[in-house]
Amino acid sequence: MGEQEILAAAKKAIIDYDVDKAEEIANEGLASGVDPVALVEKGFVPGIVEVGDLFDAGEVYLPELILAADAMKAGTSICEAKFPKGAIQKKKKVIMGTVEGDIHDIGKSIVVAFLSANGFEVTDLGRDVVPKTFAEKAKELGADVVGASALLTTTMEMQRKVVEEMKEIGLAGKVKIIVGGAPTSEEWAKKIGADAYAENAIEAVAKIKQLTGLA
Ligand code: B12
Repeated sequence: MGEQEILAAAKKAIIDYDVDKAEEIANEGLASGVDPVALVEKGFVPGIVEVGDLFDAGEVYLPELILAADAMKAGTSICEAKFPKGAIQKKKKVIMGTVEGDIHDIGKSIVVAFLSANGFEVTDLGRDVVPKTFAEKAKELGADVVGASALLTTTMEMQRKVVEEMKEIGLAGKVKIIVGGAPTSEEWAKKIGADAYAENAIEAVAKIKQLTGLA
């Protein structure tokens, strides 16, 4: 298979909710020299976005969404292990998590993988993380940046709480806060007092480099 066919097959594996196929395509793609970042961004991501659109349109339901997400995780985790290793000398620490009430973690995990690939020391707090935990972990680990992901309009508010907890613990201004996730925006970040917003994983790396004085 050529690169375009592999990317198309990766997308199809997600739309078909096929975990085995997603793994097979990831392995085959990597073996034939397809860039792991492209395989995720141009193959698997368009697949989950399409399933999301079908869900939105009422054409598929939650069980299918869960199956698609499983296939997505299977494929992307194989690619993430092969992301190029970055060459940043001075390690900067980033704490990342999905906010309380929200279990969407595919995008957050991609951001984590991109950051690690770029030489950042990342602590992934996982999903459904209470605001206080972001702040406490930031203090405990001496983080340079805290990142909070929210995929639901109802959980975006928790990002504001993360900012408030950071103020409470005396870290706001010292430790930078970045937010992301589909319903969020630059405007939202400003509104809640976060330091930055990024639309995707590549932009997240660029913004975090800026925040930590690496760019
Ligand atoms: C997969 C998925 C699920 C999976 C999640 C599995 C998992 N482990 O993550 C499951 C099936 C569990 C799920 C459940 C639900 N989901 Co859902 N889900 C999706 C779906 C289809 C894709 C999300 C995704 O993974 N996208 C791909 C990744 C790569 O993109 P991303 O998350 O946006 O991340 C990128 C950027 O946003 C950014 N980024 C992300 N995080 C961060 C953090 C920082 C700091 C930065 C800088 C950047 C950044 O970088 C990432 C990589 O480029 C979306 C639809 C969509 N198109 O977004 C709906 C969607 C988010 N879900 C939705 C809903 C309604 C739900 C449920 C409430 C359904 C229900 N009735 O129960 C539950 C909620 C459960 C909960 N409490 O969280 C709605 C939300 C609507 C809204 N406006 O709030 C959406 C938009 C679908 C829709 N159109 O209706 N879902």
